[in-house]
Parts: sequence; structure tokens; C-alpha cells
Amino acid sequence: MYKLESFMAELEKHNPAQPEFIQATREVLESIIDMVNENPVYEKNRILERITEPDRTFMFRVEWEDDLGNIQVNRGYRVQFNNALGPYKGGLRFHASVTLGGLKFLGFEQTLKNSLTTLPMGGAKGGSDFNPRGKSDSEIQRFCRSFMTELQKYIGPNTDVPAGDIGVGAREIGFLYGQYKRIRDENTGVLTGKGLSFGGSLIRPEATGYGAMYFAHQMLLANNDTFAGKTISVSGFGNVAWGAVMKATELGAKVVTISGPDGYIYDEEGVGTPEKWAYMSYLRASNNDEVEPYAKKFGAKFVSGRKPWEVPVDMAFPCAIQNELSLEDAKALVANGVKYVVETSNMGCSADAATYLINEKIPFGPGKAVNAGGVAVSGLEMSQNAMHLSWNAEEVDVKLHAIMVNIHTSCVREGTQEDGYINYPKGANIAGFKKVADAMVQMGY
Ligand code: 2IT
Repeated sequence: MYKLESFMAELEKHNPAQPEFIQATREVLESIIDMVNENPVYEKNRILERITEPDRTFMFRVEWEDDLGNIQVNRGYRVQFNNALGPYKGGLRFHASVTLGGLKFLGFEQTLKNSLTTLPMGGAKGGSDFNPRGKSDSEIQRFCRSFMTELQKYIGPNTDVPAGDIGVGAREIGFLYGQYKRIRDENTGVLTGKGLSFGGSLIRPEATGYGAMYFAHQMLLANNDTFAGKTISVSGFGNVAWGAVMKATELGAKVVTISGPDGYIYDEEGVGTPEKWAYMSYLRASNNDEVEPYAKKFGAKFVSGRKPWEVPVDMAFPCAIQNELSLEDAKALVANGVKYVVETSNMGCSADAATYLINEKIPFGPGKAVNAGGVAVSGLEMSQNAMHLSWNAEEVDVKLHAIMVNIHTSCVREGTQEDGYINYPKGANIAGFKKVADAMVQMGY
């Protein structure tokens, strides 16, 4: 019998000073441990010990020259977490907060998330503590080139296929892919999120946000509810928030907030026009990491240094970064009558915030289910690359929609409580875990 507290104590001892990794693994183990103990084959095969240990981790020095001619040094990482289900797959994050422990949490989550998509992908994550804020496009290009010069030793279209994440979008993927091609002289699907003209997939940029809304739609349907007339708060202003506000608007809801590290925008009229969406993309590409200019341009309110969770809404979608929604924020949302919380960032809610929402019986979608549409369309990009053809937007969108509906069904199957409340995090954790664990058992050690 596995015992949660002694297992976690060992894991913590073995992974010191990695609080996010411990938070992510604890959250998963808490919800799967009874099921694991009911199936002794998992303990016999030491699945919990094995699934919480990355297959391997690469750490490397990245040196690049800034616009003033100074040499700068950053650290690069690739955590190949688990490839039981297929090639390692997961994004690269360029952000000042990046640490090994942070990437281990993301790689662990990615393994279960990718399992939920039903596509053949293992889990990985990588990136650097390089901070794109205030960097010129040439500096970003030089950094990407240097980063890939080292990373290319460890990846390949059948072994490990990175993609974007925070700070890594179409521009960065282009530079990274260009360098891979320069060194290896290969045209392969080694990265996803590529430009359309060199193997990218339609709908990949929109996929995470669209997928989140498709998942949220299923949550609404499970409550005989609809998007019509719903007021929504979104945090962030990057790729994920962008896709989310577009699809939410299309489905009949009104998004009243977006946010950045500088504060949040309250847009009473809704972030609901193509001009506003294009401006979000412009802000992302400006490397300034600020949303305040949106308020000036569109006559909306800017609230400095605060998070959007104090605004009364029907549905809240954290779309920025881990632990961006605290217990205090969750209490404020519930006090203001929130009906759904749909975590779209990876581990966007702190552990106590998530527990509070579940105890309050608020339908709460966890990031690993809600945001899986991004990596799912990455998987579809890999399929198209392998077949040397490209699907049209509608074909990709139909597949994305079907995948999100299926993930929701898996959550309902594994997470519905006796009182009828759907515990989505539990459902996602059990469904994602079972497939990886069963594959590991079947393949032996
Ligand atoms: O967190 C994520 O799922 C991503 N950053 C996307 C990963 C991918 O391989 O598309």
C-alpha cells in the first residue's frame, strides 16, 4: 500500500527546493492514490516512483551577444519527463522565473495532459531563464540561435518535439526551427507551432484558447447552461488569452478583463472586436510585457498592480501563469457569484484555491484538461508533417473540438462524485494517469 504522506516526504527530500513540482505531484497523487492502491499491479511495478522521476534532464549554458556587443549568459533546459505513450512533447518557456523545479512541474503535468488528448505523445518541457522583456528582435533571434545550437543535440521528430509556451511564439519558433535546419539540414516536424509555409498547422495559434472554450462549453452543458450572456474574466494577454477571448466572443459571452504583470484592464464593452484582438497580438510582439496601453487605445479602465479576480463575473479563466489565482482570489470570486472557474494556464490556481473551489462545489476545470487543445493541435501538426500534407482549418478545428469533448467525457467518467458534483481535477488525473501507468506496466522496466 502506498501511503501518501510518507511518499510525499520522500519525494520532497529527493527534490529539495522545488515547491511547484511538489505542489503538482501532490495534487495528482492525492486524487489517484486510492485507485492506485486498489490496483496492486501499479505498486508492484513501482509506478508512482517511476512516474514522478523524469526520464532525463538536460541543462546547458546559452551565450549570446546583446545589441551593445556584450556577451550574455543564460541557462537552457530540456526535461524529458516520460515517453511511455510516444515521443517527448511539450513547450519551451522563456521567462525570468524559469527554474529546473518549475520545468519539472510542467513536464509532469504535460505527461498526464498529453495522455488525455489520446494522441501518441509523451511529456516534456524546456526553456530558459532568458527574459524577452525589453529585448530587440535581433537579440531574441541571437538567443534562439544559440539555444537551438545546443538543444538540437537532444531532440528529433521521432524522439522529442518541442513547441511554444510563455515567451515562445511563432517568431521564436521560426528562429529556432531555422537554426535546427541550418545545423541538421532536415525538413522535419521537429518543432510544432511552425509558420504555415514551413509545416505549421492551421488553428495551432488559436488552439489553446479555442480548446479551453470548447471544454468550458461542455462544463456548461453538464449544468444545462450556455455561454449566452455570460460575463467572463480572463488574465494574461498572450497567445492563450487571445484565442480564449476570440472564441468566448464568438460563442456569445462577453470578456471584460485581460491582464499583464503591470495590472489588469477592465473593458466594460468587452474585448470583443478583431481590432482589439489584433492589438493583443501587437502587444505580445512588442516585448514590453504590459497591458496598460490597451486602456489608452480603447478607452478602457486600467487597474494598476492588481489581478482581475476582484471583478464580479460568471466565469473566470486564468490564462497567464502558475499560481496566479490564490485562495483569497478564489474567495473573492465566489463571494461575487462566480459560477465556473476554468483554469487555462498550467496550475493557474494555488493548491488551497483549487481545494476551496471544489469544496464550494464550483465546477472547476483543471489546466491539464482545459488547455490540452494546444498540445493536441501540436499532435495534429506532427501527423500532418509525417504525412507531408496539410489539413484545412475546418478539418483541424473539428478534430480539436472532438478531442476536447472526449477529454470532458473522461473527466466526467472518472471524476463524478456520489452527490453528482463533477470533480474535474480528480477525473483528469485518474484518466491521464491510467493510460501512462498501464503502458509502463505493459512495457516492463
Ligand atoms: O503547456 C502546453 O501544453 C504547451 N505549452 C503546448 C505544448 C505543445 O507541445 O504544443
